[in-house]
Amino acid sequence: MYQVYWRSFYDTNGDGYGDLEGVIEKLDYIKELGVDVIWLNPCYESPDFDNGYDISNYTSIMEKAGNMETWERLLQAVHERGMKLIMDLVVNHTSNQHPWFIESSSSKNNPKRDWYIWKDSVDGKEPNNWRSYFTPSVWEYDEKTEQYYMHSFAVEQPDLNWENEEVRHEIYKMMRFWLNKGIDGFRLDVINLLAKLKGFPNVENPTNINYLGNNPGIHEYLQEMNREVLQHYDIMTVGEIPFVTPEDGLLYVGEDRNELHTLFHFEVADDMPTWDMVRYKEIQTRWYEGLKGRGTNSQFMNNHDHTRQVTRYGNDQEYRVESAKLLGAMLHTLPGIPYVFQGEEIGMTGVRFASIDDYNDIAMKNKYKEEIEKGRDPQEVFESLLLLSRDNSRTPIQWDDSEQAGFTAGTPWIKVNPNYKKINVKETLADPNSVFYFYQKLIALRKTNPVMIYGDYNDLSPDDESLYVYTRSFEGTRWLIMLNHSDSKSEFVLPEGFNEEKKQLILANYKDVTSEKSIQKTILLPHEARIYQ
Ligand code: TEU
Ligand code: CA
Repeated sequence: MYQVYWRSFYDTNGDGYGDLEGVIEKLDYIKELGVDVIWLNPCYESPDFDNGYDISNYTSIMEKAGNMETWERLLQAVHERGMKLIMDLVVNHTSNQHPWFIESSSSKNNPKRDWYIWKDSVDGKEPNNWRSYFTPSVWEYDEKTEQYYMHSFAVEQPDLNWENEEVRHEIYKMMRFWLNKGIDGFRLDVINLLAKLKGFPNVENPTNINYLGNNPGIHEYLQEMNREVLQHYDIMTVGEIPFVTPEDGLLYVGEDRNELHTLFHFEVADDMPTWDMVRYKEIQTRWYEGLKGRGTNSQFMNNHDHTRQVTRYGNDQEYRVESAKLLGAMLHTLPGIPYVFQGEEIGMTGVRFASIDDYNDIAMKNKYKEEIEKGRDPQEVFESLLLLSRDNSRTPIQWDDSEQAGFTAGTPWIKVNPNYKKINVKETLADPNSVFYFYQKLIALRKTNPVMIYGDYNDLSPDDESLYVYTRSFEGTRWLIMLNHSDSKSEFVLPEGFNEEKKQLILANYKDVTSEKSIQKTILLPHEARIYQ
């Protein structure tokens, strides 16, 4: 899977925003990587407070991205190259400029009032103590009708009321509109938030916002969505499901559940601001055991919401290329569908702009405002938000070393990462040892080695702080993956059963590694990755 955040991908009309025409022009590059499915971030009409995740018209294309004709050509061009396209489905909330919300908020007895979640104040205050992802409260007061409405994200993103059957059927109609155009599935945005805690009670610990999701009723909604829409099409669905355990995750993706096919869970992304090898391995093993034989996991470490993996979990200084390859090798050999976020395949890094004004992300800007309003020092708050700012992943793709990295002939909507002169597609494609060609090999291996897809997984190094050594076994084939996540050499002694005379080296991220006679005791160099069969 390859994620295209189109507004940062390639700009063809010089307005500083990437666009769908730009995706069409670069499809051969994506195809060359070996991609099967493209996940396109939202390109529907939107006032763009949350970069397209605040939709004001589900069945028309945002002017910045292009128009429906461009979108139809993109779908056709993707299919002509034997690839598939899945779209982002954002139905927990709309924009506050969606006509539905404009009607709903116009008066208490408007027929669409109950399409959103409106509550009276309690003791002159918010209806309860729930926090939102992007603001201190999920409640926003509307003077005109003297009630609060709920928003799990920004004020500009009112939550739809999924208890209302009219809403659900309107959404199913919209889904059919896109599926009947021939898309190949959906990535379902925060889909586990659709059902709200019954009665909207105050919670013990409002800052731990997992009470916003996985509430009773969610599976009934998804089973209805499956019955009404999903099961009638030959498609794939991946749910974005924050704050979920493997046991709960299985309820969304179990093959006998008739809900979704796979999911992104966020244990790694949210619980591990920086690398914790042992915790990561524990999460991987728990998810493998939790879904084994009954459901499919997804493997990712970065996307448009989470910073670039080579910066957050690798070493983007002395070992940028090695650790970019190592992380790619891990994500493509662990159990689950691997996702490549645009730019990951050339080892693009996170960014550190000089001031909050260089940043765009509403989540970061809201957090900055909330914290300095508490009297905290602005520079200290700014510094504290840099590592995890979503804009780390949203800087323009660096195509070459020309002005604005060849992304736009205009002024980019967000600054290009200053390291574009060194890190760009052009130099990557010219280097046979680049991250790109390593990813290309990994993806090609998955098409010819079922062990990578169906193999049983066994971690041989659960307690090791820096080495990650595991096997995948399928129908007599056993792969041994050896990863050294540290900046120093590490030695691994293999348990019995691995001292066969010869092991075949499938792929290594260091040059001139040979197939050793025995690998009973192996010294791995900093950020070295090896795959043996
Ligand atoms: O993300 C929801 C979500 O879980 C992220 O907001 C994440 O938890 C947060 O960024 C901190 O890590 C989805 C979309 O991917 C995101 O871009 C939208 O802002 C959000 O939903 C609202 O639609
Ligand atoms: Ca453009």
